[in-house]
Amino acid sequence: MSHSIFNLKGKTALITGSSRGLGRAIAEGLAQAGARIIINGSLVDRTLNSQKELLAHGYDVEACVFDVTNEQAVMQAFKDLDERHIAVDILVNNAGIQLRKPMVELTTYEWNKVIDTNLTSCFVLGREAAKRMISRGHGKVINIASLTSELARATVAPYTVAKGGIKMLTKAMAAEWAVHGLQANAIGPGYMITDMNQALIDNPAFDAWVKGRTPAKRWGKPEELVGAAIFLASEASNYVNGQVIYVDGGMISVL
Ligand code: GCO
Repeated sequence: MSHSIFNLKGKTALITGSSRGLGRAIAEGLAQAGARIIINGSLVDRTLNSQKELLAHGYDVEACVFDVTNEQAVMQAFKDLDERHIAVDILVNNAGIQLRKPMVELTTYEWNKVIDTNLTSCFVLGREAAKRMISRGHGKVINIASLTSELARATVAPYTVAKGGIKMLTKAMAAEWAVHGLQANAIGPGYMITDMNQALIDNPAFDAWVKGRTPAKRWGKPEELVGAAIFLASEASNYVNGQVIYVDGGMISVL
């Protein structure tokens, strides 16, 4: 097979929250598969630094600084890309925050902040990207779900609800956009070694729980999401829609 169905050459991918962590690893992986990448963050310095580092690796990298919870900023970012004739072929909705607090102590402001960042932003970016993808007859949307899309854990209720919503939003996107040649799917990372999880990693009891509860007996590395991301971003998944691929060392499959 001369042409690899996993080749992303000629494709452009926008990855939200990609100045570090899972988003950065996915962005770098898609670039390695040939894609031009647009990295995003809400902080100018951090996002431009990541762009510089990735350019130094020889990747084709654009930077788009915007807060995914700011709808006007998101719509303006897509308009700016239109004006520069940059078509987003692949959208990775990765930006997310975590907030660990019992529900009885949670304010509505805190609840909404997590839901807006982790769920509503995926709808808004998905809508803006899909409008343009539908006019071109093809496109890929990859949402970042979580084990909490299926199972709850105490103290992370808004995150759990948002990630549960991501699973069903992905299916809703498939229901409406598949007919137009788009594929919307999700990746469900397990417990990954990221800044967001550092407090858990540093907690000996939690660390032991993750290693005991995960069939692979270890935390996951961000770059271990790249395989699923390239599959869902490429021709290889042209008949895959509305799915969640769990990359979790087997945690969600075993009691
Ligand atoms: C937590 C963690 C998890 C992981 C991941 C698991 O507090 O339990 O932050 O939510 O980040 O989402 O799939």
